[in-house]
Amino acid sequence: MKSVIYNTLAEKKKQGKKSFAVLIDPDKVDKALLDELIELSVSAKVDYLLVGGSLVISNHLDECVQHIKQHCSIPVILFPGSPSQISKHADALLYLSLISGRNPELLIGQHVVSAPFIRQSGLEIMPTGYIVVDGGAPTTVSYISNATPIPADKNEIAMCTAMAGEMLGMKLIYMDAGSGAKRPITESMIKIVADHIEAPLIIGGGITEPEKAYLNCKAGADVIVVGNAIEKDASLIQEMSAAVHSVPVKVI
Ligand code: 1GP
Repeated sequence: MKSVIYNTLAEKKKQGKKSFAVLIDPDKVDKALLDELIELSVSAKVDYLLVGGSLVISNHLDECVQHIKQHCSIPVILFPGSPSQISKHADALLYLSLISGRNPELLIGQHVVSAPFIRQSGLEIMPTGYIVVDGGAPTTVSYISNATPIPADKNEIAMCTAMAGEMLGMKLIYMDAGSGAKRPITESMIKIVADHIEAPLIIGGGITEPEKAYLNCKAGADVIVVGNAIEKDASLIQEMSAAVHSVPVKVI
């Protein structure tokens, strides 16, 4: 199995380098906005483009991924809300298991049904422990997943969940307060989780300020994901990317 993207993530973590990822929801971007996001991402040296959403209604995911691949060389990573959100034109897939929930379908059920199809795609598969944390508002992800998020102040639950995910073999941990969260994940939760795992830690949900992205990285996040705020103001890409990349390198 391919592991090009994962290896670069693991290497960056070893070197203490932080990454910035822009989340693109194919339902929310038209071609003009997509072109603008690509151009701004290239000039801001964005590390990854995540494509997906909890509810991709339109059927232009594939078209969207192909368009990105034709116009830039930033790696495209799928962040699927369901097993149907697959495009073989992407570089890699966050193979998510919702380990903060107790819904067997999202822990393993959907994976079983879609396994042959996913394998056939030829995508780089990155097993990811997906942890949803309460962001102060019921988000699409918590509704669709029918799973209770981890309370925002229960740092130890998040820590134990991430540790268990890693010991089960998950290569990445993604802690998400949900798209458009009112309260992003706290630095104290990020720190305790980062201190107890070796896997690269992705953080997203409700990050609207470059300062917040910076503080998240200082607390231990390896990859910052921003979607909503950038959909509203694409010029934020430059500031967010600069903030993430300005975090002093701390060799692990
Ligand atoms: C959501 O983590 C992502 O799953 C990004 O969240 O859209 O709030 O930036 P935002």
